[in-house]
Amino acid sequence: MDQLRVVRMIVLLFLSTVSSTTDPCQHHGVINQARRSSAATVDDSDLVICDIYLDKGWYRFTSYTGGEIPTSCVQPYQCSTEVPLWMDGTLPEGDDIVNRTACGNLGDPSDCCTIPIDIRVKRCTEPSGVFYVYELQPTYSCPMAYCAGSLPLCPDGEVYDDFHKHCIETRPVVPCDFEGHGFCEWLQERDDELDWTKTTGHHSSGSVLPGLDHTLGTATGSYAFIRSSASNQPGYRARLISPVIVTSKTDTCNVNFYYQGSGTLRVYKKGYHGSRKSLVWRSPPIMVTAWTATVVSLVHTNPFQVIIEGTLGSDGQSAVFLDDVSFSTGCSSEVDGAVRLVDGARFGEGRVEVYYDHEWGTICNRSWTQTNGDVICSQLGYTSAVPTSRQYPAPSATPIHLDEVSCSSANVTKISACSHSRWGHYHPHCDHQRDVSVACTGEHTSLTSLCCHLTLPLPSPILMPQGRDYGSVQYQPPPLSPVI
Ligand SMILES: [Ca+2]
Ligand SMILES: [Ca+2]
Repeated sequence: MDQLRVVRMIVLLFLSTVSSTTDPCQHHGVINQARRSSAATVDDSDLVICDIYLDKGWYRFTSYTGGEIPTSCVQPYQCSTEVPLWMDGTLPEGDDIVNRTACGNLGDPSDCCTIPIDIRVKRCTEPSGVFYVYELQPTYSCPMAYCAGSLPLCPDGEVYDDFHKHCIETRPVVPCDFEGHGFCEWLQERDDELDWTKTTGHHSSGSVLPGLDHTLGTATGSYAFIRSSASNQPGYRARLISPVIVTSKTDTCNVNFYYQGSGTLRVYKKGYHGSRKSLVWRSPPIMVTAWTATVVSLVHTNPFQVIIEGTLGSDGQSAVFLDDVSFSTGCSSEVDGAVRLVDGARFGEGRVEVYYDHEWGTICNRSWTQTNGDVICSQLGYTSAVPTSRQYPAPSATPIHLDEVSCSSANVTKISACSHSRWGHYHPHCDHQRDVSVACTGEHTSLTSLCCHLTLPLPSPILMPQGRDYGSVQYQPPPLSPVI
């Protein structure tokens, strides 16, 4: 019996034995499909939702378009289905489970509840507020589906930034083959023992270094590495930090790379608005003597960064090599106007760089104000800026993007929305000695909800159209311990 069938049997067993006694606020499936919004019509997409194969059970709607089934009549062809289901009756105000009727609307002007389906609702609370869970059953026919929420969908090409609560344009992350200048969009972390360096693959077979790089497979190809030396001791670490990543929710997001060597390579992810990082992959504890392809899956709700960390082993001959780091199409980065902090001694501090026209550049500090700094820190998810005398000048090749920035209020959502010089135009007195650096304080309070729902394969998948996946439905089973 394969693993999937075992998992399905376990899930079904618990559905039948435990579900009647567990709290649906704690144990429910998750439906994250923005297209269920009453603001989304079938015309918005050629894909239609149908719930005929939905397993009966408790569900929570988690999409950015809203988590509640509408309580007033919804017209046919809304909610990305032909027969939308709305809820007749009010949401419960107490903690009891209440019976309600979901109404399928076939378009009869005299009856908005042509097809009634019994459902139940429970009000739940969590630190961030109130939400509702619904006990749903499959629909009788297709295409008929439960509506959820009423907010508009993000336009094509944009994804929802759950942290800032708005849709953002995105761009592909630049792949890094280490052939050009520097480390592409990756930054060296300063708060570690080593930096990664680059070399070309012209080393002899007796060297600890690989003879060829991975990209070109020639002596002129380059890769990144760390290695032991008199000053590079066992256990020393070097970290590369990725640009800020948002996941598209339509494709899977992976980071791909090739590595070899005798030290340890680890991959972490870190919420962009927090300092906690979590391990998502580590290399096996053996010497790897050929370029080895690695794919690391990245699942994260809010914008995040990937950290690739090499650690030198204990034998004094240790080295780690890295080449061709890229992200899958489900990962993207924010477009023009995004900001980052570079070269700082800690997270939340450093030289301010703004992304514009495919390039990161600095801001000249002429007439810079505390309010401007607050906007930068707020855009990055911190509370405010604190005074700092530390400067982190950029290398000379870095462009100066902005000058004369003036934010009228700290409530402006991003620095590029403040008044400023034309992009790339600045006073002759501006040079990198005048780059703006900031230190931010106070992580945002919403950082605590970054993670995790246990996700298992669906006992029977919801009927989804072919092609792109426009969301997800996850069944979160009760804990396994009561029966084992
Ligand atoms: Ca470093
Ligand atoms: Ca290369």
